[in-house]
Amino acid sequence: MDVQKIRNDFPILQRKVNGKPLVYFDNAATSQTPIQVIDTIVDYYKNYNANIHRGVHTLSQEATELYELARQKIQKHFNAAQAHEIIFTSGTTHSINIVSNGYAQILSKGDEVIVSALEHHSNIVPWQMMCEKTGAVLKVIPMNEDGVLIMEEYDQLLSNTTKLVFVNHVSNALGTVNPIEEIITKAHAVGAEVLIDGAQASPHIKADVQALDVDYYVTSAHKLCGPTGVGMLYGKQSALNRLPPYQGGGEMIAEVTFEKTTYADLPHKFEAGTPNIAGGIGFGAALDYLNTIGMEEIAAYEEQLLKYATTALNNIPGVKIYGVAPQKTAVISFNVTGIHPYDIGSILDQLGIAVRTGHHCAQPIMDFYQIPGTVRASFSFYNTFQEIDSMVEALKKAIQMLQ
Ligand code: C6P
Repeated sequence: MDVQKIRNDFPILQRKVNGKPLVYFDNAATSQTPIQVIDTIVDYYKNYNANIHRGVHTLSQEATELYELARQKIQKHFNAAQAHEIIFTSGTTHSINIVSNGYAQILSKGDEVIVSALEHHSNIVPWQMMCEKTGAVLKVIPMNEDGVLIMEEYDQLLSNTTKLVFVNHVSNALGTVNPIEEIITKAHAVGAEVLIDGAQASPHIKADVQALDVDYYVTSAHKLCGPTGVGMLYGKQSALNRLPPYQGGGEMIAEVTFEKTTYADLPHKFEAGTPNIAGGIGFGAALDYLNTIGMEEIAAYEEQLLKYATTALNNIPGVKIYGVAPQKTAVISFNVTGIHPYDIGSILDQLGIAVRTGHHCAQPIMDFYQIPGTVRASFSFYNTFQEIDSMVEALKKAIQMLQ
């Protein structure tokens, strides 16, 4: 992988922040966008902008073709059996809400659903709302000190009353890669469906939804070099057909009268209103970009970055890393004894280094460690070892100033 060549694809990496070269280590919050994706979006607005699935005119048909081609790219990337199993959404949060809203109409009192201790709020709160409506009971797979799920406890939680299991593929706060194959197989053995939140996995791991035999897999384009405001809900055809629509409106209907409305087939049943057309097309371009580099090459390089940074940070006295699972993506959450994570984040920013600080929308994980938050450095394939050196030097300076 020619990282220097790759960096030239990302115009933002040329800019300075606070007079220093930008070191962007907030990739888990959102990834940067390569020129190939930016150009695709600009090209769409310059040459094809029209509403889709509605017009007989040429522009509308061309825009529809581009949008549906993007759906096929997503289908291919995640190896879905059929293009209509890919629903365009505004992102992971929206995707999860489509399923949780559907489940609010399917479950009843006494049914059980299982979540993990490692979740982002997006994969907790919608389900709590669903449980409030239905009387279903939310059970939690606990984690250990290393940030690894305790799978024996999962075995204990599963029963014939379990209807759905929803866990992330990778934890955004700690980088833990969860054993989703085992989670899915065991859930299916008791007749439960499984939703996997792939928001943090999809920039690093190419999920094969058919091999996983997963019922729902969700992600956001902006995590994988695509634009914000667009994402996907993959669902097996049978699973999606069981769910009621989430929103009513244009394009999701078969027939409307004031007496009764019938709904369109997949995927349109879940795609009410004018979608983020440029975003969807940009999502497809982002997958093209990643696949040209190669997902395996990306993962291998990022693993080297992770190892290098972990060793360097562990060598700094007072640094404690949270989340030391054997299987991790390139995310390091840490604190320095006696210093608030916000103070470290602010000083790093003064030195041009972007990290995220706080609870990372995963408060239960912070509660588990009894900390207010962490500093999170998350790496991407366009980051370099020199950038990690810069962060380490900057961190040492911050510690000197703050201790
Ligand atoms: N995590 C982070 O800094 P949206 O906002 O809908 O695109 O994605 C929500 C979401 C859901 N699940 C996981 C595992 C996530 O990591 C995220 C987004 C960002 O960690 C922003 S809070």
